[in-house]
Amino acid sequence: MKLDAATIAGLAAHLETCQLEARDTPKITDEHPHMDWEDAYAIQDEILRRKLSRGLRLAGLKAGLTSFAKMKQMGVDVPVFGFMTGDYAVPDGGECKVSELIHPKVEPEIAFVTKTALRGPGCHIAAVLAATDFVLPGIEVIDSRYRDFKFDLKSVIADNTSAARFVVGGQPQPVSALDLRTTGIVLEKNGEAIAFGAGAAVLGHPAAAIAALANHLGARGQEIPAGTLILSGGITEAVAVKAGDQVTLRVQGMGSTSLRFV
Ligand code: OOG
Ligand code: MG
Repeated sequence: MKLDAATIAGLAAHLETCQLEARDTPKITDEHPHMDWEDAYAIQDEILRRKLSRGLRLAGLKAGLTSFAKMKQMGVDVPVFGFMTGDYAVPDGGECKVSELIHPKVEPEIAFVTKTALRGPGCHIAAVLAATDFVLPGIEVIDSRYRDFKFDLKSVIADNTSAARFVVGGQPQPVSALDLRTTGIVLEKNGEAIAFGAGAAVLGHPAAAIAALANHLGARGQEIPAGTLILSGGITEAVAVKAGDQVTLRVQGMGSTSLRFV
C-alpha cells in the first residue's frame, strides 16, 4: 500500500459523492500517481463499507474488461472486479433515470448465480460450472465517474469498475445443457439490433471470468458465497444511451431482459 488510511477514505468519499451527485471528476491517479493495486481495491472496499453502513445490501459481484472488445474500447488489458448494491438493481422491463447518471452506457452480459461457494486460488471453469445454480441474461449500465470515461486500471478499480445499474431476467437456465462459448447474444436499442456476440468473447468462456473473480478474492482471503449473482463482463463494446432509449438483450436459449432510460 502506498496511500494512508485517511487518503483512501477521502478518495472513497470523493468518488462516491461524484456517483451520488452524478458529476464527473478527473481520474484519481492524476493526483496519486504512485497508488498501487491494493490501494485501488482498498478505495473500492471503502465505498462498499460506506454503502453498507447506510443500510444498503450487497446485490452481486461483477467482472469487467473480460472481453477483447471491452479491453480495446477502454485501452486496458487486465480484468477488474467490483460490486453492485441493491439500489443498482432495475426490475426487468423497468426504468432507469438518466438524471441520476453522468454518461451511461449498456453492456450485454451473461449473469451467473452460484449454488455453492467458490474459493480460489486454483478455481477453474469446471469448478464454476459445478457451483452454478443457473445463468441468465444481464444488462449492465456502467457510468464511469471519470471525465469522458478516461481512466487507467487503478482509477477504474477504485471507482468500483464504473458499476451503476443492472437488470437481469429472461429464462434462467442450468449450465449443464449449454455450451456458453457458442451462446449467441443480440443487443437491441429502440428495436434495432446494434451489437452481436457469443459467450466465448469473454475470456474464451464466460465461466472463466467467474473463476478469475474467485481467484482474485481468494488472494485476499475471501470467497464467492453461495447464492451470489455475478455479471461476467460485457461481450461487446459498451453502447451509450440517453433518455428515451429502450434496450433489450436477447441471449440464445435464455430469453431476454430489457430496460428503458427515462
Ligand atoms: C469499466 C467496467 C467494464 C465490463 O463489463 O467490461 C465492465 C468500464 O469500461 O468503464 O463492466
Ligand atoms: Mg460490465
